[in-house]
Amino acid sequence: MRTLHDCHLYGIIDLSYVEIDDCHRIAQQMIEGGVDLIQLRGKERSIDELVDLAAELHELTTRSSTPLIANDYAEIARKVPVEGVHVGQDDDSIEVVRRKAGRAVVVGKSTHSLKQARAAQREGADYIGFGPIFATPTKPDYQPIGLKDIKQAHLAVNLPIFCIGGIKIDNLDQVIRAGAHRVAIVSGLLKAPDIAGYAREAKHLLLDIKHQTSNFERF
Ligand code: TZP
Repeated sequence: MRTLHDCHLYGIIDLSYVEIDDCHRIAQQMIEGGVDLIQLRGKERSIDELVDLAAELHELTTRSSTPLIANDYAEIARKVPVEGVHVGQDDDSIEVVRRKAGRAVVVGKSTHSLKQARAAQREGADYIGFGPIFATPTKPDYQPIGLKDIKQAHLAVNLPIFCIGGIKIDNLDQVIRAGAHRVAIVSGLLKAPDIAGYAREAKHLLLDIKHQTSNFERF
């Protein structure tokens, strides 16, 4: 399985944008385009529905060693061999997630400030989401934090950091120049007419910076 260190482009399949029946094709396209890890996010769905879909997607993701992360519910990881669980600030603590999962899983945490980023590291997160960088309809109630803290976050936290929120091909260069090495994209990917092509372009920009940045290995 691909390690987090080798993951730069995080694709999130959010069921508020796509139909359940389309998820297999979308995951396939993401993988084809070079998405390194995939999250299944379904805020309005039942755990049972998500378990079934995660099981179907995992058969696909595992073939390309792409970790599959379940959003919000450790219960999914108990029933399906997904590689990880992602939680927000108001969800279960990381300790509870690990206990509920009942086995070794990657645990990611959403953070919205430098303070929360540091706290997530202390709490034992394996990676963090950091944002929303820009305003986004995917998380409409959150104030964007902008680009200014991205570099500082990488100095403050020694974990993979996925910048997230309103990131598209058109502003990705700006996000990378502000210090990001990894990004998570939801609507940009899901609304793209060619998901694989979109992912390929994003990945190219992310890897390009990897080669240019001499201290990249720290991340
Ligand atoms: N966490 C912070 S912003 C966000 C999440 C889940 C949504 C990002 O979605 P998009 O469509 O890529 O802006």
